[in-house]
Amino acid sequence: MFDNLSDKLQRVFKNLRGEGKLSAENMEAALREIRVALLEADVHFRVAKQFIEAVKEKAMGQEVLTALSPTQQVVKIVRDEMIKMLGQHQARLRTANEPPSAFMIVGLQGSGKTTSTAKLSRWLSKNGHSPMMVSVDIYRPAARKQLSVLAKELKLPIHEGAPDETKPAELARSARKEAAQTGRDVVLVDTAGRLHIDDELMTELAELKELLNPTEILFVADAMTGQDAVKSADEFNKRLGITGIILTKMDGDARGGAALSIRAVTGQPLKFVGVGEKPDALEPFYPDRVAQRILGMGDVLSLIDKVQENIDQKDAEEMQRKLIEDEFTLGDFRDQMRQLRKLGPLESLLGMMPQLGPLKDLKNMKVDEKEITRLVAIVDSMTEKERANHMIINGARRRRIAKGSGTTVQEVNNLLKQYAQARKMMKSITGAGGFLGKRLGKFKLPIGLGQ
Ligand SMILES: Nc1nc2c(ncn2[C@@H]2O[C@H](COP(=O)(O)OP(=O)(O)O)[C@@H](O)[C@H]2O)c(=O)[nH]1
Ligand SMILES: [Mg+2]
Repeated sequence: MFDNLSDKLQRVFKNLRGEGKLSAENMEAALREIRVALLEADVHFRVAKQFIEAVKEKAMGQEVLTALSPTQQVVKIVRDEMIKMLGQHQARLRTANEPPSAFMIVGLQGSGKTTSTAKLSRWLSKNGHSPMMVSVDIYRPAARKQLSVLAKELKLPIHEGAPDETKPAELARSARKEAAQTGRDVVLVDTAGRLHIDDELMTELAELKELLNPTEILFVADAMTGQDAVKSADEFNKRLGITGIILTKMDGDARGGAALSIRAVTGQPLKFVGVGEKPDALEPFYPDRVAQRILGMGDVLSLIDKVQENIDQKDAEEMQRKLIEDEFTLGDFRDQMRQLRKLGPLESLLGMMPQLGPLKDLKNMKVDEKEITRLVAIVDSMTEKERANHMIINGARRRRIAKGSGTTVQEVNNLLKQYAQARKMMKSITGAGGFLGKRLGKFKLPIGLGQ
């Protein structure tokens, strides 16, 4: 469903990367393109505007994680803001302290209430609950039958109601009674819908709410109807009060605007999404996973998370200062190797970086875990003086170091060569005009928006 948006956003990031360095101009251009992409995906204009403003503000003010490139920073900010827009955390269902809890399933006609009631009932029974369903859609005989058929198919309990129970309130009341008697902990009430919101329906739903005191009033919205779904969710919320949203038909070719804006507009969380007609096609809604899917940059994003988890910001800054001022010693080289080890196999890490730039030389170093361990051992066998000044490491010292670390002189020589190479390479990328060098200074994103 988010394919189009996803393609467009990825193109924006690719173009940014292609620019080499970020400037106020290309950042502004990227933000404009992101905004257009959101609007084309049918995101509510106000939500799109807020989103862009938030990204802009973060990009201007945020301190740089030195291990990420400026473009990766931007991807990270967009990802974080998108998760926020989608609701940040997975919103769980609430149940009452005293069972049975009541969940009202509400929404317009054809949005998927009956289907979702059955799906949710199935989901609940698979997740430690014992639900009971009831349909109070008395206006269309086929509607109640539809839920009965689904219940039989799924072998899930349903309150059919006595022939003389003809009013929604009566049916709901007796369903709750039966649930209590049979030890069911949730009563799912499938309500009637209308083509449009009308006062009569709202009055009926308000009465049911009063009677049932539900812990959940879930508004079922059809994703295919885009901003109309958002609008009716908002109106239901204002008039009845809802506790969450089930967005159905996410498997269709809707552009995704409803999913992206419904939380921001209504203030109510998306709790589940319907992804097909089958009873198992219902999934809890995870903002982070959805954002990840939309941005489609799984590898870059997991790199970002890894870097954030493992790299100490202060250490990284200190290391860069040393590199610039040519104080990068063998001891520092060892520490850097250790940090790389924390990030996992170097090759897989490098593989995650879509564009290595000057760091691609590192790939030829073919440093694997074992090798890092050996390198660290060699440096550990050096004296403080040797680590501070590699120039004094002559033949006799090399032999001693090899012996001390259980390696060969050849290996010690190799390490010294690699260290020299790393120094040279680091210098070329951190020196004036180098890609890291430009990012030192104030540790601000060097995109200079409004600066
Ligand atoms: N593809 C797809 N169809 C759905 C989904 N949820 C509901 N439907 C279909 O939407 C139609 C209306 O659903 P129904 O539950 O009867 O809507 P209600 O009037 O709100 O009770 C039915 O044909 C369902 O099969 C979904 O997540 N994906
Ligand atoms: Mg129905």
